Amino acid sequence: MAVNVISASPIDGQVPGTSGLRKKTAAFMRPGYLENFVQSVFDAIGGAEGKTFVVGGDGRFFNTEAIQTILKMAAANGAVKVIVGQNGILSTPAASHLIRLNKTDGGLILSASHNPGGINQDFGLKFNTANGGPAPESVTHEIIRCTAAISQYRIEQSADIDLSAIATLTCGDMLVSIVDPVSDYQDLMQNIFDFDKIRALFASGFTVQFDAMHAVTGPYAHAVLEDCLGAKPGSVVNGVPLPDFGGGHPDPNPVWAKQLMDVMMDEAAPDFGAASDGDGDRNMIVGRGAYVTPSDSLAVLAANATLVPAYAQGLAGVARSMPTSAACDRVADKLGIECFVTPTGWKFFGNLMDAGRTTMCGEESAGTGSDHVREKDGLWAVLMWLNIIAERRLSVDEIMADHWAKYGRNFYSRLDFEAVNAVAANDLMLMLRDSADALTGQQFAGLTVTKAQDYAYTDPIDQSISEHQGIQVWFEGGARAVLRLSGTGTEGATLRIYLEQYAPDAADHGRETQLVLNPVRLAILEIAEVEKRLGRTEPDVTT
Ligand code: G16
Repeated sequence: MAVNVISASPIDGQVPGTSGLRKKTAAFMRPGYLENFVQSVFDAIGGAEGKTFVVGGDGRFFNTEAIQTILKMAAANGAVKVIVGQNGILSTPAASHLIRLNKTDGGLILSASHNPGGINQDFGLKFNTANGGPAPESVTHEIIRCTAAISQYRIEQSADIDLSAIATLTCGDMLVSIVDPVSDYQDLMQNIFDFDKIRALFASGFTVQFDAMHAVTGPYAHAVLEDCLGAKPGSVVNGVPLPDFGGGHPDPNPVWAKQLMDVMMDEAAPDFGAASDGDGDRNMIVGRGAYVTPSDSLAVLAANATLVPAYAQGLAGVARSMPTSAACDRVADKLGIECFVTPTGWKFFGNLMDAGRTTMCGEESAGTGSDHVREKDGLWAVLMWLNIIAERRLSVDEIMADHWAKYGRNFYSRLDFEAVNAVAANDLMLMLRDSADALTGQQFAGLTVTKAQDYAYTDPIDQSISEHQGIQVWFEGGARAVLRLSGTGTEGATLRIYLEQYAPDAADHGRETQLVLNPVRLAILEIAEVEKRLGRTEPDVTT
């Protein structure tokens, strides 16, 4: 076999964020850039010798080229086998499942998730460990160390592998097993849900629109919703994955999934709408005339989980990221189960699920999932809703009204200030960290701060500590604001401000969200000096 050992030196900007390394595609295509990072991943995990991996991505521009490089590097580093999705396609949850199902040593997932794709857009690569979940901070810190110390990378000198057909091939001495991206995942879903009940729901005339946003979930949604469960043909729209996602922004929220929102807000809307993102781990749920926030969706799924066969015995616990609303805390309280609060990033749920402490997890950023894999799972969330509706035979807005009547409503919104000056944004966060303690008792825009905190997390399982994970500010009357910098942006910095207001009384539940949140919004904009420091008065995106 011909292995090239190529000398390399550290390249700036190879620091993984919330979910692996995300950069402009052109940066990844620079000579040696991808190779340096892949070699650093192998070095960080003690080498690839004798190991097996799963490799796949969301089909965005540069996906297959990058996979060819990874296969040749895995072979040159001594891996014995790589399982790869046909045509290089694997959704993030399907990749997580394949890692677990085949007991591999981990996987390399190529995606910049909800960020747009194309030569002028974004690309990403992350490493998931043997439990199927995103690498924990101990591993990502080691990867960062290796990117700064790299002196060479190894790559097999061989022709590209044909990924177009299901087959077992070789690359050097390494086996390359090309698998159907959908079938194992579909089997898993079939074991979790009552497919017969959902089939009966569709057979009764229930209608759905699933917007795959020209991203990876198209083939999964076609197979599961239409071919297997009997949703009428055409229920899946934008179902063909495209390298540039059709020029769209595959982020399932009311702003970027406007096409679906317009359909669902119409009188003739289908009964149920949903969308998923670039790599299939995020979801948006919307009923006829009723958008469900991700925080509320988590709470509803937890409250109704026992209607779904896999969770009929109840949940061990639930977990949410800190900026996610406290709606699921109230459900956990009523169910008498633990509710964990973690920093942003799915990787923080891994230890809790592995230890059997939590069954279901969710994040405000449109991620919901359970311990069936170690990633959030967009289609799983859609099937949870469908299974619950098939049991309860209520509409989405009836389910929400019933939920709020029982638990109260956590009004919630997120403001994103995108591509702001990174130095100014970091200074803003530093200022808040330094002044947090002194905020208590002060009044801003007429609201009194009751507590403020620079959020740090101690993992209950391995006691590892993660500091500076966002600023939380609580106000009189049950409002909370959270500020943090995004870990997934690729341009400047993105400041996220999360607003929440708890409303226990049913009389308030029909109020307009932004109106309810206006006082806390004005207060936090003043506290953070957003206009003065970032020169912005309005966010780029409000969800
Ligand atoms: C990633 C992580 C999520 C996290 C999100 C936060 O999502 O997997 O667990 O909530 O980032 O994004 P940000 O740091 O921009 O707020 P994804 O879907 O991009 O992998």
